[in-house]
Amino acid sequence: MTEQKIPADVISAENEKRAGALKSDYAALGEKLARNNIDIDAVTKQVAKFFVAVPSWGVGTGGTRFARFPGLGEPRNIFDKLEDCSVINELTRATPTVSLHIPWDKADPMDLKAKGDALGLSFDAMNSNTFSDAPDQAHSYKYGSLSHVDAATRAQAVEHNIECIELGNAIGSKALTVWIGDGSNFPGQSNFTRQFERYLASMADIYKALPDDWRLFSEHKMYEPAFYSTVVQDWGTNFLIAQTLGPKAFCLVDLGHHAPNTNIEMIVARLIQFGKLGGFHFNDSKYGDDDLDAGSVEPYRLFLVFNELVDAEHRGVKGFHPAHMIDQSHNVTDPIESLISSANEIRRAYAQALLVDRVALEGFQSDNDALMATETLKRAYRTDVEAILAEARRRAGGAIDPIATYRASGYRAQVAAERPAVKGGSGGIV
Ligand SMILES: [Mn+2]
Repeated sequence: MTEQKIPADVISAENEKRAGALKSDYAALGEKLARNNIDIDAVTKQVAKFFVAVPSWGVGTGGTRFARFPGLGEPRNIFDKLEDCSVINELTRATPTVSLHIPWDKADPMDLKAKGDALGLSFDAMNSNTFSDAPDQAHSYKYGSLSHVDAATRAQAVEHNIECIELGNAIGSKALTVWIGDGSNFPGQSNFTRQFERYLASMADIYKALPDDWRLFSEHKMYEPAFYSTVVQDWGTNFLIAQTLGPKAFCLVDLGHHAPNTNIEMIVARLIQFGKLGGFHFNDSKYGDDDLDAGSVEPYRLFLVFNELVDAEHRGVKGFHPAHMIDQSHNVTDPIESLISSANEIRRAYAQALLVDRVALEGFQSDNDALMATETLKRAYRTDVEAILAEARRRAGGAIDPIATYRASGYRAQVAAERPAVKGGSGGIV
């Protein structure tokens, strides 16, 4: 790493202020956990190895279909975005990878790789975009892309996905995430079966272009932009896709892409059981695909999702390595602060899930002791693991309090002076 956006002396000066309190808190928590035969250092080491990718599109201010209110110092291009992503990683030490969205982030792969290397960042899954039209494209996606009735439009969408694979391959990515807006707005507008057949045939063409060590993630979403039907609407359809395409195809679960009250942790368990969980887009929601910050509304649900992931790790599920990515839209906060907070919340859910007494839980389940089984989960969830998270960051060179340190660094004011103010534009919600 040759470029550090937040000077190391700023981080150490801020850490100095908090080191004493952290030491006491960590010791107190360690003592408490030791009473349950949990070694705090083992948990801290596990947490320190847990990483989540930052979405390049997340560092710009998002928007709704009504408006977008740009913030100060918005990134002008992918290189500015990578610098903002680096700030998040320097402070949290939890986000060493970035997920790119093409064509938004299209650039010379050599330049992308060089910038990533300089910042100590590498590249996670590539994301294609066939839900909006690029300025120079021949065929419009107004009526769909991979499932379009017109073969030339489908071929163009397939070609775009292959281009994403090629660019990703040149910069060290190992996965492609495909989310499409295809669907219909009226009953009768599309033939469900024909449309899905066309989608599967297009995806099979993309699948053929995957390098051997790549994975293809399909992402389901219940509705929007199509409001009557969506081609890849739920995990069942998603599972059929992954199963039909082959061993390199997996399902991606975006937490916000389900109906309210859907038991997402159970979907996660099912996909793990049948070897098709590819990864996550973490965020939170209250009503629909709100793209709110991870853990901001339903932290217990996030914990329950992680409980399934840790359970799978605990059982030693073969080939289990889901991709962890954030996918959020930040409309009223500084995106860097939201992403720092989300990375911490995701690690918090993981740390809490690591504290679950799985032997006791299994015993309560076998005894049909529902109350003690659920209490076993709650006991882990109620544990304040902040000292573990802070200590993991501190040991890795990050900040004990990353948001306070970010504010103290003056980074936002500094980039606001360098980057001209932008007018409203499209958001980037997927
Ligand atoms: Mn998503």
